[in-house]
Amino acid sequence: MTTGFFDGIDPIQFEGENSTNPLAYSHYDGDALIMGKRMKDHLRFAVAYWHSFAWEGGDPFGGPTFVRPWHPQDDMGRAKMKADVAFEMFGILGVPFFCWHDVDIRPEAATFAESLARLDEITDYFGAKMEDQKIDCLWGTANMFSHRRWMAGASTNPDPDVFAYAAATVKSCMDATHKLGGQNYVLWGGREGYETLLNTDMGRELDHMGRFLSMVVDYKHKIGFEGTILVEPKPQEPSKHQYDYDAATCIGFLRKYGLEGEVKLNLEQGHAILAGHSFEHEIAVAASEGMLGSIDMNRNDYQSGWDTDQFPNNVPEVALTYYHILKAGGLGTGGTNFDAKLRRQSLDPVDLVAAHVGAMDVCARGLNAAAAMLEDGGLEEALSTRYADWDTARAKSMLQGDLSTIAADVISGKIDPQPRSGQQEILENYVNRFV
Ligand code: XLS
Ligand code: NI
Ligand code: NI
Repeated sequence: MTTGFFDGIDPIQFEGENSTNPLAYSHYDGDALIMGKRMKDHLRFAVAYWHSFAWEGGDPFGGPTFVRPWHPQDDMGRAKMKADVAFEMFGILGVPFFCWHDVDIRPEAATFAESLARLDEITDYFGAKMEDQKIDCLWGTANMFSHRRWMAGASTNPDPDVFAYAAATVKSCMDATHKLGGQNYVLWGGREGYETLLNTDMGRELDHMGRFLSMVVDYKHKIGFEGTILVEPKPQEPSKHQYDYDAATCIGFLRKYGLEGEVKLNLEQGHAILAGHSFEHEIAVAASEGMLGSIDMNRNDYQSGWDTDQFPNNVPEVALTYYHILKAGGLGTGGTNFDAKLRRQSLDPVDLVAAHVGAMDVCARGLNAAAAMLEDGGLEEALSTRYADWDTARAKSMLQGDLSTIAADVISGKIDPQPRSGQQEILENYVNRFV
């Protein structure tokens, strides 16, 4: 028996590039082999429970616009109805994974203990559906930014009682993720930062955040959770400044607290843009340090300057994203989570399905283009040509030398650098052949 929410919408099929059916995949063919691996295993798509099923369509200037049968979201019966609808959509799309926060999947109760019992009840309910439909949990996480108790931070709160509440909350969400066989556990610190330095002891807060993350890692080992612990960078919003600013900042933080071998990064397209980077920059930074974990795929409106969390639709950008992911050897335990929401005028159930269909096709096109570029090898060849002189014995020995021996060769006139073209336009034209 179905809920009827998606009445008239059949499971989405791959129909190929010439299809004009808006509810068919034109490019996403899960079983197609790309560089020896199935497309679905490269992309590892996940639906984000919060945007698709918990968000009600509000914005800073207006209330909810969506009318859903599981509203108001304050009752366990309706939480189960929401789960029924969510799993129906996972089935319609044929996605292998979903991601969740505690508050998305169960209403908070009057006490922590009651909320915990509800989390246990709803994850039992999920477990049966996951088994039945063969759908897995990519990651779970704790929402430690919406409730007023978190307004001054979770692990970085000046009040140790809030730190304690955060510890209990993360423990409960790690337990739930473990129970659901989750492949990763994510920490995004939306309130781990500050509104003003006038009331903030930054060094102390960072030490608390480092200690907290070490406890998370210890607990992972204690319960035998084999997934990856991921932190998700974002420079600001909701806080004026967030400590996990971008990939490079997070890597420095992880090294400072000795966690670089234990924690990787969950990178998000829109957060990269907010930090003044491109998405491929963030991926390349993480990959160069062996810390690429997973991605939150979405896009910002480049004019508004907000984290608008739209579904991706820019194939050239997405192609470069997957190019760097493929070069790094893939996503490992990670995946492509659509941390993206409908526009608040997109009221209908079909909008929700079509948004994911389009986004999956955009990612598939990007992946295809990325694989074709790698297989053609043009960019790699240009790269090795550009750095070829570093493979010579003279250049290698220079790296073992010191400033004075190097300077001697320059002064004697033996070394006289000749500027060469970086060929950026030629390379951009090359990429355009594939996208
Ligand atoms: C918000 C974040 C959030 C995390 C999970 O900007 O992207 O959705 O992915 O807490
Ligand atoms: Ni985000
Ligand atoms: Ni995210």
